[in-house]
Amino acid sequence: MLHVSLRGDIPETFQILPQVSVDTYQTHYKSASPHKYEHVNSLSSYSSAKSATHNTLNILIAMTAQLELYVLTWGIYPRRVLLYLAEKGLLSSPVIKITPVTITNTGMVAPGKPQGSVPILRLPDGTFIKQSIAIIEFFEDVCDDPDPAQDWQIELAKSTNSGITMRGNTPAQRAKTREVLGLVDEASSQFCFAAHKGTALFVSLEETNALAAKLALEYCRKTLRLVEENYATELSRSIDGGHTSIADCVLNSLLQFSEGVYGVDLLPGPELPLLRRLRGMLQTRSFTELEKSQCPEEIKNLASQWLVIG
Ligand SMILES: N[C@@H](CCC(=O)N[C@@H](CS)C(=O)NCC(=O)O)C(=O)O
Repeated sequence: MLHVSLRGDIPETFQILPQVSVDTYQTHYKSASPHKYEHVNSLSSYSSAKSATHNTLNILIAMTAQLELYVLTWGIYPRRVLLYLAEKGLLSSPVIKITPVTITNTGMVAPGKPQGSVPILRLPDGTFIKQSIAIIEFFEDVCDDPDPAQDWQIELAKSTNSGITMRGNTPAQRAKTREVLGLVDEASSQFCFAAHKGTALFVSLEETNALAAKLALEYCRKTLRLVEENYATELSRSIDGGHTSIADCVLNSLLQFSEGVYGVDLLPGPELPLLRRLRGMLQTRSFTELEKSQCPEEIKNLASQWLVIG
């Protein structure tokens, strides 16, 4: 439901919560119902804030979160969605509650989260979307063509930073974006397989094999070469036009994850100049909320120990 209220210049402690970081979401909302919270606590809080401040009145939209996104903030797949939301200007949207999960022996847990991998997005009707790319496409669909009968969809579409689609403007452009997306998704799977088979992090959890890891890493690099060699137009549009696509977000997550967690630079040396320029462009975008959510050191220490072929 959409509430509209009026407010004056309100103290910082009462500012709407979208300014908080992903990390602090958990703290802010841990006492809230897992399904529902409000960014503006109540009209009585509003009244006291108003009387304590000036008379300038602004319109404030207090939107109950309709969507809940479960994430492991530094994980490659949930980070795709977080990077996408940041690019889209939706990371702090009051429509979306972002809930970090805890890693336990029985999996990734959080109140209200069904079993399974993250990211998971809960929709207003209680159903779930459980795959990162499907979640990103869902947000694009809503923002491109919000249902006028659903206030939260209108609100979400309005609060994007540009309103510009991140998939392309024509069927042909969208097809190209999907081609790049498919390849980068493939490269991500190949990198994750290499990481599982070839690092100390997984030695006690599954069968490892340093040679298999080396070969999978070669496949991953080969897939990225295909992107460089076949999609110059798409990469240049992102680099020079400054408009990132959903494929760029998925690539950015792979590059951040491989380097930040496993210590592997997938774009070393002068090869793949377009992808390196794209990475350079993406690195200039600073999303402070996301910078705080790095991988714990103890995980990084094991992840960066690659097994030697013996
Ligand atoms: N294909 C899935 C993969 C999701 C995935 O594997 N997520 C990892 C975290 S980055 C995870 O939750 N692993 C633990 C598990 O599978 O229980 C997607 O694109 O969302």
